[in-house]
Amino acid sequence: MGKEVVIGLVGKPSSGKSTTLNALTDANAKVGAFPFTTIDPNKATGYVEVECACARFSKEDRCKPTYGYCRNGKRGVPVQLLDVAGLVPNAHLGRGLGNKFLADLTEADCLIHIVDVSGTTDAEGKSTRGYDPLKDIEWLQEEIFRWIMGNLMDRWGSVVRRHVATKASNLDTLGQQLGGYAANRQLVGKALDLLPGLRPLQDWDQQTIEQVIRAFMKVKFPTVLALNKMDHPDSDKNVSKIILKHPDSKCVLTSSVTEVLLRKLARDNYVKYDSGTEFVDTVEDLGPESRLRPLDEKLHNRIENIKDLVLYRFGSTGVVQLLQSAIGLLGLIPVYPVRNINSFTGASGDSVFRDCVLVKRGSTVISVARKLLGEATIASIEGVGGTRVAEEDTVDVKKNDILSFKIVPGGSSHA
Ligand SMILES: Nc1nc2c(ncn2[C@@H]2O[C@H](COP(=O)(O)OP(=O)(O)OP(=O)(O)O)[C@@H](O)[C@H]2O)c(=O)[nH]1
Ligand SMILES: [Mg+2]
Repeated sequence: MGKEVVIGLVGKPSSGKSTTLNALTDANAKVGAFPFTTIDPNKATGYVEVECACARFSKEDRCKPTYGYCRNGKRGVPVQLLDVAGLVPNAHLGRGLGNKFLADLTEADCLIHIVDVSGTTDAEGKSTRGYDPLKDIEWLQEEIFRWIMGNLMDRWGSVVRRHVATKASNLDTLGQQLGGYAANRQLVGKALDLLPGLRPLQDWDQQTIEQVIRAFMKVKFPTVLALNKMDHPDSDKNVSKIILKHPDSKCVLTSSVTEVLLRKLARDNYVKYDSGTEFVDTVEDLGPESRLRPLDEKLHNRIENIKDLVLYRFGSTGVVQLLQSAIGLLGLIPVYPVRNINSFTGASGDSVFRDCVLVKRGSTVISVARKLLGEATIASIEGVGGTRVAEEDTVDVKKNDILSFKIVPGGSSHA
């Protein structure tokens, strides 16, 4: 089975990382087994909501994912979330938890930067008023930049000497030097492609090296900005400023604390709440047959406040959209491998679409097969309707995203 998608949550202390992590995980914690082999204290399973293939064939009632969940055609596909704590200005020099978290970062396929847009916490997370959160976006990127830059410059002299002596290409040398950040050669190649006309590495000046590192950061750490605490009255003006200053960044407005509260109220049976939507219903809305608990005045007012300040103004708490944006930024789409292409069932039982993997949109069908099956010898590949699909054909939403791989019996090249 291929590597799982890892999303790193970063941000200064008190920006809301842990709250967001709770909002993304607890409600579904009881659903589905844990698909990952390593369990770390700062790792958790989150679920990206996608439109499930079962809805396309009106088979929602028979959809039972092996991992994650499917409710009314909305499927939660597991992803790994990583709480990267302890990031403060000058961490790359060893402040806060220092370089440890920077090393943790390399595991992530993309980042969600939780920004406290209320301006009520300073750069170190201490309570204040009127702090400009634009600064946080800048210093955080600068921290990562200076960390990578520092590591590379420490050995630049010998890197250049070896580069010349071995007549290596720029990609050879940088692929090796940046490989330590869990970046493969292809990723480094993508970064270099962003800078056409680069001279041979021995001729680079400081400015060129900086450009290369910034290009590398773009492909290695694509980042969604979570503009968190949007329920706070000071948030509006800061949100506008950030969006104006960073028009190309993917921004999602969130109120993690509201999502945590609504999920708790739903668990305690005070409200009916559909995560990711603006809909919260109480016994006053649904009547006694809903069996929801009655609200006292305090709770009633609190829920009205949430509706006015968050749900009706922004359409949702934003937390579900956060993971969807991250997956979108990575260009990932769901693909459903099935045993039987006519019934969409798996190896046993009559439930449908048991498996779902996230793969890059535009991947070849054969690369999906390799990710799932390793080196097994594939006899043929079928798509919906039993039609044969070519190995080099590509996958997209609703195109070759339901596949059945026929394996040659005993045709595996390894034991
Ligand atoms: N108003 C408001 N407060 C929030 C929101 N999200 C988190 N908070 C509050 O912000 C404070 C810090 O939240 P945490 O989730 O502990 O922050 P953190 O980033 O994990 O902090 P560290 O673990 O210290 O790095 C808590 O008091 C939360 O209740 C939000 O959406 N709105
Ligand atoms: Mg925390």
